[in-house]
Amino acid sequence: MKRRNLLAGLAALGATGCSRIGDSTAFAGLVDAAQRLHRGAHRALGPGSGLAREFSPDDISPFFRGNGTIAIPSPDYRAQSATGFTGWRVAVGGLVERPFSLSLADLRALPQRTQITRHDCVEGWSAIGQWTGPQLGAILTRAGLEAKARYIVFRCADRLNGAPYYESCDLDDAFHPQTILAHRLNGAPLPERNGAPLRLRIERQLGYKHAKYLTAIEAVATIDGIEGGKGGYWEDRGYQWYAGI
Ligand SMILES: Nc1nc2c(c(=O)[nH]1)N[C@H]1C(S)=C(S)[C@@H](COP(=O)(O)O)O[C@H]1N2
Ligand SMILES: [Mo]
Repeated sequence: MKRRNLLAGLAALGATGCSRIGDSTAFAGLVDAAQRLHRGAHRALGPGSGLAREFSPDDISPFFRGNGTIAIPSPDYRAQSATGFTGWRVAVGGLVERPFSLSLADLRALPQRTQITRHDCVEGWSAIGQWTGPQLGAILTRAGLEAKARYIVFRCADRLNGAPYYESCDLDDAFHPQTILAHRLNGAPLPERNGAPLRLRIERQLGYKHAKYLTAIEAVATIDGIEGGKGGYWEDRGYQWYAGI
């Protein structure tokens, strides 16, 4: 099928977007153009309303492994964990009219969405899990995005190889019904390895976009100038920004 070939070709192109080849500016431009095309094609040709597939409880993987950061040694995080994260807050700010922060109790008091989805990591593994949490769109609506806001940036509590982990998405994914701030996995509070106490689920995208250990959510006009400028920890190291599956 044509669409399959197009997407496979673009995925292959994106997969080479790492260090050596990525150093060439011309090539980087091509990858950027391919990513835009991929995003357009993904959204235009995606099935139905563009919802990621949801599974049944029987499909849930017996163990949802952790990847990347799986434990946070910082004294602050250890203290938070020891008290069940009762003092944890996620800040919602940047280009919004009403910045605020939410505790876990606040997040649990919002309308919840539960979804059973498959997580695909580029390192070659997948797992199916059931996630619960409020929709990001509802939280952003409450904050009121300013007209200049184009992207949402997610800040995390962990550092990987000395650099802060972070991610970003556009407003289309931020307001997608399956984009939630998950505080439960398979009916229990998130295990530390899976991002306790709060992580992003952004179901149409690959694993590395699902930021764990969320501390802040910021609306911005551009991702230029944030960390490496490519919109995420792995993007700054050559992965595609639009990691659609
Ligand atoms: N804060 C943070 N978020 C992260 C990572 C990380 O190292 N730190 N790893 C990413 C990658 S590559 C994947 S595949 C998923 C893994 O989620 P899991 O640990 O629940 O399996 O989290 C993503 N989000
Ligand atoms: Mo991953």
